[in-house]
Amino acid sequence: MCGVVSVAVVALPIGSSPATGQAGPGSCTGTNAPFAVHDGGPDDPAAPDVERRFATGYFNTQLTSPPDYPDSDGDGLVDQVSSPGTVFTVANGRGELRFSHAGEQLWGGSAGDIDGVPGDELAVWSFSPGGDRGPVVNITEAWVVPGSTPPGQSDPAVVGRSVGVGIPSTTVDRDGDGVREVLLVDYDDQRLLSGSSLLLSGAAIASAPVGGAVGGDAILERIPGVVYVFARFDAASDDLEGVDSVYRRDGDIVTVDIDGERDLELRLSRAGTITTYAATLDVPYAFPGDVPVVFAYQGEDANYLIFNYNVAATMGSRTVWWRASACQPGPSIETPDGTPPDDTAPPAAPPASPVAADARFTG
Ligand SMILES: [Ca+2]
Ligand SMILES: [Ca+2]
Ligand SMILES: [Ca+2]
Repeated sequence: MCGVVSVAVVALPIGSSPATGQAGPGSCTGTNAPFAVHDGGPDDPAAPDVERRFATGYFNTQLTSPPDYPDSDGDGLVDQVSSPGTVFTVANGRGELRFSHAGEQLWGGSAGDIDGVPGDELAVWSFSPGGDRGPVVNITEAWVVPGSTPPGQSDPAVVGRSVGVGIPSTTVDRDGDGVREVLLVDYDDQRLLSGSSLLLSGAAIASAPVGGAVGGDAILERIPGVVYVFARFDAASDDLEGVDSVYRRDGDIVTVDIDGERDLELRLSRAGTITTYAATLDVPYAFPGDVPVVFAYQGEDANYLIFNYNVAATMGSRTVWWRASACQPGPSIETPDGTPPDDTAPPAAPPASPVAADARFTG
């Protein structure tokens, strides 16, 4: 795959958005439009010249298989988890925990250690069956259950804390209180590249009453779209593939959102600021099972976000480029002679026509 179909590079207006028409060059509000779209991958000869000036390679920090498996007893061994249906089981060094709730379908994973007791807390969620994407759509409720919960039968609504609707997973401490946070991703019905994400305070969850619900004050950030990658713009990192970042779940949060089967939006959350990067896909990515790739590139004089997806009609791939640095300067980046980066927009061209898009979970 990723075959070259043509070498055309289409310049798009950076100062306006096909979706909303908002924002201007250098703006950090509204929506940022791509500056290039081309057939082939981001390292294809058709890619913008800027790609060949990269000093540090690229960072592919794709998160392909949420959620993480837990180590709920903290013994250093990953727990064995399974769900025959209405019973979610976790086997750790202390024995087997069996969760059930009102006869509903359950699944789960790790919510990370947020209560200070060694071992990951457990993420448990209920979902309605019927979809073909398994336990990651049609979520009805989710709980964070202490990893110290003793073996045996229990109801996550009794021994845990309700965090709302979505799939909880772990990330690093992002508000500086020393406790890692929890990401809650609510996928749209039957769609895995559309939905909404919450960044929840791990400390607020851990201090909520057991058997109760976590309050809205636990929400540190609301990010449209589903958490997809953790972007790193870090010239000093030797983590060129971004794999370490995925496991650490650090870096800036990038969500993907494809609404109405027409419009693509990436959102980059950095230090509490969310910036939107939008595009209208003019060629569908329609492979059932295709998982697009988001790259975060650090160039010599700018940072870039790149969306690469497969095109059903040609068996090739297509790549969309945004400059991230206009709104997300990140680490200080200067040109070799010390002058500020030039984010001048290329000549404008009409945006391409929208097309349908769909995605299917394969991780
Ligand atoms: Ca364990
Ligand atoms: Ca713990
Ligand atoms: Ca925290």
